[in-house]
Amino acid sequence: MGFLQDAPQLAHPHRSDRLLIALLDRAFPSKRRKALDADLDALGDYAQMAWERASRSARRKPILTQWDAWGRRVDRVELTTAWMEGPQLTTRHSILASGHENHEHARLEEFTRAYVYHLASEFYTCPLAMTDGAATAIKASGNKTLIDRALPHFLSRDAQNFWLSGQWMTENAGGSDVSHTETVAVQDAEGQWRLYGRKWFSSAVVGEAALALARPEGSGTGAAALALFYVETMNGDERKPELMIDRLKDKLGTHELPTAEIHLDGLLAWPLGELAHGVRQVAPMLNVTRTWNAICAVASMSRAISLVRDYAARRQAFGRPLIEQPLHAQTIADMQAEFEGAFALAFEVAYLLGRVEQNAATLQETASLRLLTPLAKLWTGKMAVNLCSEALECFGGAGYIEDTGLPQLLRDAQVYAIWEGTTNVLSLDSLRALAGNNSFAALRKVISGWLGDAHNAQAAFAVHAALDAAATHMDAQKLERNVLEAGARGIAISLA
Ligand code: MFK
Ligand code: FAD
Repeated sequence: MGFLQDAPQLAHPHRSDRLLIALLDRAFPSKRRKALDADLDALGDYAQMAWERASRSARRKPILTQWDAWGRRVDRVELTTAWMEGPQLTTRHSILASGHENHEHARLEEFTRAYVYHLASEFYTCPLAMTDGAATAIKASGNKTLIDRALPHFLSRDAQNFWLSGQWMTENAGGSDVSHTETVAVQDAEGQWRLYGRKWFSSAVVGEAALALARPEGSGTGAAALALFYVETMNGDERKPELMIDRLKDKLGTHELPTAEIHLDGLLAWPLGELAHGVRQVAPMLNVTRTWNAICAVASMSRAISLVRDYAARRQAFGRPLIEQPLHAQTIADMQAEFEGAFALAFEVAYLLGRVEQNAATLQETASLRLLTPLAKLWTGKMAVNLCSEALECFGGAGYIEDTGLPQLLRDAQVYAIWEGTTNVLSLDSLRALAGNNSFAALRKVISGWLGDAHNAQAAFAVHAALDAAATHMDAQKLERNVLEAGARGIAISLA
């Protein structure tokens, strides 16, 4: 046998991540570190095991069985191993529960755990994100009955008691624009609400609950007439017959995630609040899942660079390891710089979210959070695709070969820019945030603090320039709405 190339090895996603450790050292009081470090170590161990396990086994997808041998509708979904391990692992390490503790580091604790776990989870983090978002929206609704009913499950530290929640918004007629939602909510003879309709994408189809947008019968057209409902999907171990899984989507990536088309035929539902303005009520969920998206996009970048770096030390070309080739080293350094910027932005959002939720934030921080959430989601989503593409090239031909496990990084990354609001939809959302929340003043105040620091002064000038450009562009006296919107992506990307 001739030359055999060593495969890339995955460095420990906690203990070997300089950036993560710097964040932990900077942001966390030492009394909070012990338990957190233990969880991050364990999740990092799991991630290394999962990477190694994936290299030994063929990839699997979830399988939907709609009918049993005797013709009974069962809609059973067989999940992959990592998905079966998800409830035990994530409750044992308190991923969701840690985010809802009553201290201002809670969200950072949660998102550092999610960051270390994400790639090994095979996108089990997607329904985790939605469950977290559902808990946040239900809390924000103040609906005590639903808080008492759902949150002990969503935030449980015991796998037996744990429930996942879906987020049922997108229909055939629109995902960005939900104003044509066809699902209707009808009150039955007992006064119970029941949902009838079709949801076109449901990514937590194995979940025990969901938040769903629906149109109360007779409430009129448009988005403002939509209400937000809480539903439960199971009768004990069996799926409720009023929820049917029509099929699983055949997707470009996120193959292990069972994303389904579903039908609702009288599924019992409870409104979160008033029977209108469902989009306003679901907004806390959107902002939390968008934060998850940014953190997970950054985790994909981290994984890609970690493997690239390892491989560059193992692979030789033109008489020396790739890492000693100046241009290859520069390529990796450029990727690292982009990744570090994305990491800083995503975790800044997590930090601000924690402070705002604990009423510890200044007005500037609250306004910054509203703007930085869509910016972080849209920018990290795009960067993850670019960076994973570059990473594949760093492996040469091996980066294009399925059973190296590398192409999956790129295919999976493509989703970050699409779900939870596309790049364009979030660019428009950023404009709304800029227009409505004193965000200009807030950001200028935040970055003025950077000017005293030589490392940050250049960045501060760049953000000032981007804000000036945005302010000029947004001067509604001068611009038609069409022109304003056409420039939204440029503004959002340069601000991010
Ligand atoms: C592994 C990574 C983890 C990620 C998991 C992802 C799982 C994937 C699941 C999904 O993809 S679920 C589907 C996600 N769908 C979207 O994100 C929808 C994208 N479209 C938008 O975001 C549109 O902008 C929107 C639907 C919100 C537009 O609807 P409307 O009714 O035309 O909204 P409008 O009038 O802009 O806002 C209605 C209210 O909500 C306003 O408040 P008021 O009624 O008080 O005026 C807005 O201020 C408020 N609002 C909207 N977006 C908000 C918000 N408030 C705070 N933050 C926001 N982001
Ligand atoms: P459209 O809204 O039709 O958008 C098409 C294009 O038009 C996009 O490029 C968009 O940016 C652009 N566009 C739209 N409006 C504007 C505008 N005003 N200005 C400029 N450009 C615009 N949804 C759920 O509700 N629950 C789920 O669990 C879920 N899981 C998903 C899982 C996967 C793997 C995927 C891919 C999607 C999932 N979705 C889910 C759906 C997802 O949220 C939507 O696909 C997304 O919001 C976009 O909606 P759409 O597909 O209808 O595209």
